[in-house]
Amino acid sequence: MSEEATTFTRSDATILHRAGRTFVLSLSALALAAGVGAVTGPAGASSKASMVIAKETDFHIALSKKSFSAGKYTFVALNKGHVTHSLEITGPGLSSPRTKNIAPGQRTDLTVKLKRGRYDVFCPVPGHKALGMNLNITVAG
Ligand SMILES: [Cu+2]
Repeated sequence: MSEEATTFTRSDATILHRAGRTFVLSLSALALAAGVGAVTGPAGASSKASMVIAKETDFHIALSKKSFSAGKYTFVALNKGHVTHSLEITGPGLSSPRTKNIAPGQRTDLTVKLKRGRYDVFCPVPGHKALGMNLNITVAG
């Protein structure tokens, strides 16, 4: 009887000890991540993509960003419409990257490197561009 009680207490302590260890490990992992961030942050300011929300509806595209300077951007294409949409970008330095088809309510990211110049952001689903899912952005140097 008393032996069982001791065993129980011991394993309980082991769990607590393990939990403590996991916690310490998580903290050092966080510190490591923060350290890496601090190193790449200032130096890699231009290599880090800025996020742009591209809200797609039937049949319109609205961007969360109005002015662009050269750099890397991740277009987050959100389909807020009722039919399938997609997002394609054409312009200097790009070979017409596009997302896969995006079902209503879904999102897909498209990361591109924009240079100085004029770009076309549109929905490549047949007919949608002509219906109004088309806009141009000008990227400053
Ligand atoms: Cu569309």
